[in-house]
Amino acid sequence: MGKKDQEREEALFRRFPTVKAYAEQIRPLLSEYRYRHSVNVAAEAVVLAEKYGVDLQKAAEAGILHDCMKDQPPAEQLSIIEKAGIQLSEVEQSAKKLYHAFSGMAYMQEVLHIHDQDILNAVYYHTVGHAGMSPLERVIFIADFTSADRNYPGVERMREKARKNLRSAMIEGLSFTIQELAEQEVPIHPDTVAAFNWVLLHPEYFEIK
Ligand code: DGI
Ligand code: FE
Ligand code: FE
Repeated sequence: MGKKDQEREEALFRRFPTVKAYAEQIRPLLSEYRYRHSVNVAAEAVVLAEKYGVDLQKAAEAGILHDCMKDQPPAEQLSIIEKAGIQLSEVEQSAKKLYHAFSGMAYMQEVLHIHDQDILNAVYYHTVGHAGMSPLERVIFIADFTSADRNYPGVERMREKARKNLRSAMIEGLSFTIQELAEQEVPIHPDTVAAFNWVLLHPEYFEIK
């Protein structure tokens, strides 16, 4: 872990003690890489939340928890999804990479006793998105693309864009995801397409209050 990572984590935990408590609870579930990513997403979510008028603590909590089930075996994830009474669609069943968003939400509800619907939704929808995403959901969706650990070509430009114009970052992120999936010939979740169309068709939802 680099010095920057450590400073980021300490600053985050000092500012949001509940985030530190959640981080300690989920750390045993996560690889070192995924833990670091989660801290970074929480930190980036706070930056975006400040910019876009979203509750900072909710952003930090959803950020630290968004991938909490990601490193668990798919069978384990399916079992918690089932126990929570969540029915998966055909596309959702077909893509194991989607399970962690649903199982993560279920874990937060059942094990961590989090009942804030906006926080739960921010995790549930962080991978696929949906039409009409709340400001908190948007912040988590984009912080996942622009956290400090991301290093894809163009990430710096995307990070700047996210901090300037969340809608245009959402268009780029959703467009990237849809193109990537089509390229790999894997099914695209209908909510992802609906999210893309909604962002394009409804700029009025993105006007800064
Ligand atoms: O968990 P992270 O890696 O931080 O990021 P994520 O939750 O956005 O997961 C991205 C993975 O999920 C990526 O490998 C592609 C996959 N994915 C995202 N949207 C869809 C999808 N897979 C399918 N089949 N359909 C989707 O709509
Ligand atoms: Fe994820
Ligand atoms: Fe993530």
